[in-house]
Amino acid sequence: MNASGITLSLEEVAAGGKAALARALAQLERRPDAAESLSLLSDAYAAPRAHVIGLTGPPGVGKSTLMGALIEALRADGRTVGVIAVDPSSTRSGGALLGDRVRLSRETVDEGVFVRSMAARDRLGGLADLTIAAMVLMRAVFDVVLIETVGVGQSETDVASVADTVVFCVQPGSGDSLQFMKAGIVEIPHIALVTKADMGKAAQRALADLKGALSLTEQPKEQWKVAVMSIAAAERRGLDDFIETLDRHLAWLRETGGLAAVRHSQAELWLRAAVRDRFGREGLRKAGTLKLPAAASPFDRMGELIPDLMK
Ligand SMILES: Nc1nc2c(ncn2[C@@H]2O[C@H](COP(=O)(O)OP(=O)(O)OP(=O)(O)O)[C@@H](O)[C@H]2O)c(=O)[nH]1
Ligand SMILES: [Mg+2]
Repeated sequence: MNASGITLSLEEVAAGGKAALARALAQLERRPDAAESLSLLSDAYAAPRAHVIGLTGPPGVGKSTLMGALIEALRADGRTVGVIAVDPSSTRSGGALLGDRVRLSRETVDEGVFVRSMAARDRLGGLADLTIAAMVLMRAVFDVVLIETVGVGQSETDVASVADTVVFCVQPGSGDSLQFMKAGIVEIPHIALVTKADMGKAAQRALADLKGALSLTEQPKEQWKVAVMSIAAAERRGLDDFIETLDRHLAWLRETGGLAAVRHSQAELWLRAAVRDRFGREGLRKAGTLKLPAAASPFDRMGELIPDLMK
């Protein structure tokens, strides 16, 4: 702890395990604009470690079950995992956050898994946003960060503003999400995943429909070709393929320089949203273009902007 007695450094957070991380998050929540908070986030921003994966899709599609299976497999592989569940069903209905109790108990005893749930009002958006702060901090600490968001439409765009890899989950037998995709309402994900593959024909049809829908969209050669696959997470079937595809997407981002580029444009988005949320249109006008130099931290920039914009 520093002189003020409240702030943890990034080293302390990394060394202090889940308890330290929970304390740091509580502080970020309480004092998002404080210099110590922005400095902790800046340090974390400059030391990314995790692959950040966003799982999104309509309610009940199987995201949490998938998340539970994914955590289990990643832990078996020796990777540490941070989870952010935005408006999870558990806060709405009392349901299990990670699909079932077994995985919840793993969560409480395993130092390599940290789960944080957030209400939707902490919506993805500006830097003031706790989701972004939590992601940036967890990204510096864990090997993988998983973010679950519910919904079809806006939330996909939101999750793309925090994740390196976006996975869109599709429920067999419900044409809805396919319709959204065809209509271009859903932003094209990196992986389109049919859940509940154990549902047989309906799952096969959903897979074929997805492939059909995607074949209608332009996919330039030099870009990532959207992976379309299915999984039966409850039975752990298709899980290895899915993880292999996630890893392949990260490798592709690294090779093409896309990873730094994506994260940089996310940071610019957060900065704009933070200024807009706190200082409105007038603030945005005063702040100017809000472009960030390549290696600059949006949190440092925000720290510089706050006193200027308060005038
Ligand atoms: N048959 C089958 N059912 C599954 C599978 N995965 C999940 N389910 C069931 O689908 C329902 C919803 O699963 P969840 O994992 O909670 O879905 P979710 O997308 O997280 O739901 P929300 O958080 O409420 O949006 C539950 O009843 C699960 O048991 C699967 O692989 N096969
Ligand atoms: Mg869920």
